[in-house]
Amino acid sequence: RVETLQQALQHGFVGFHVEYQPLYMLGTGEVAGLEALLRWHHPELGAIPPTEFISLAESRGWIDQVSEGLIDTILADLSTTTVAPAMGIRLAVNLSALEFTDDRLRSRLMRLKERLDPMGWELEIEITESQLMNLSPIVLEYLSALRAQGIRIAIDDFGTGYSSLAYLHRLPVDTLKIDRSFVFDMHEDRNGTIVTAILAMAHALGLEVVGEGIEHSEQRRRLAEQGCDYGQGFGLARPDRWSDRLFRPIDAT
Ligand code: G
Ligand code: G
Ligand code: MN
Ligand code: NA
Repeated sequence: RVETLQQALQHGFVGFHVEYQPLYMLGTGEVAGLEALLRWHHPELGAIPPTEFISLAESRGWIDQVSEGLIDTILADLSTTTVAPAMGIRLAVNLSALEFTDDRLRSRLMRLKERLDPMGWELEIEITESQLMNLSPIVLEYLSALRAQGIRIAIDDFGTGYSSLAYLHRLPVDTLKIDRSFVFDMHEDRNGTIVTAILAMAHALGLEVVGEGIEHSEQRRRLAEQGCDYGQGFGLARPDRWSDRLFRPIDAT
């Protein structure tokens, strides 16, 4: 796998594509954003999960080539859009904390942002809570600088990393994505206390909240009822290749 990843990265990102999973306004069902998810399909090995090739790329020092390929692919996908996409859509990319010292990444993100600006779209980067908690001052500064340039920052998989309130408050963050493990049993008749607490805290800090991993309509209904801003999950839409279909609204709650 090491050699095949290296070859794929050296030969124009062969076998990679990006899928996009929409995020919806929970009340109206309108598309609020798209999360870009990298996929690698090897001719013999089949689909290799991103967790696997990302950690491989990280350990080999190839993560820069991965984000270069990711951003180039997104730019290429954007150029095939035939409908006039709605304004205000947020395009989110997942990045690894290892990259947040790299000037090349910074300029690529700015290039993507410049492409999105005239469309009225926003760029957001997602970082997992566990990575955010261990950031060095240099990396925090890097993120703050991106944010000062108009790039939004989201904490991904929130609730799994035990960050303290005091710490959250100091982070350069705009959006909080509630990890799907907390959304999971909201369709059962449990009270969802943790979700209630996360929502209250996030809104008090001025953050927008996304509920992840919605698979059942009951989970969506409860999140909406509790005032969660956005929702994402297989029950709303699965990640899919770029096409105009991605912009279709779902039913209102
Ligand atoms: O899409 P899927 O469930 O297979 O993703 C598994 C994990 O891989 C998720 O945590 C997701 O954030 C991460 N991931 C997907 N695409 C990328 C990417 O382009 N870069 C990084 N760093 N992580 C990604
Ligand atoms: O860690 P992160 O949130 O970036 O992970 C994104 C991954 O979560 C994507 O690979 C996507 O396929 C997966 N995902 C999205 N919605 C759901 C869902 O409703 N259920 C499950 N089990 N996984 C989901
Ligand atoms: Mn994510
Ligand atoms: Na997540």
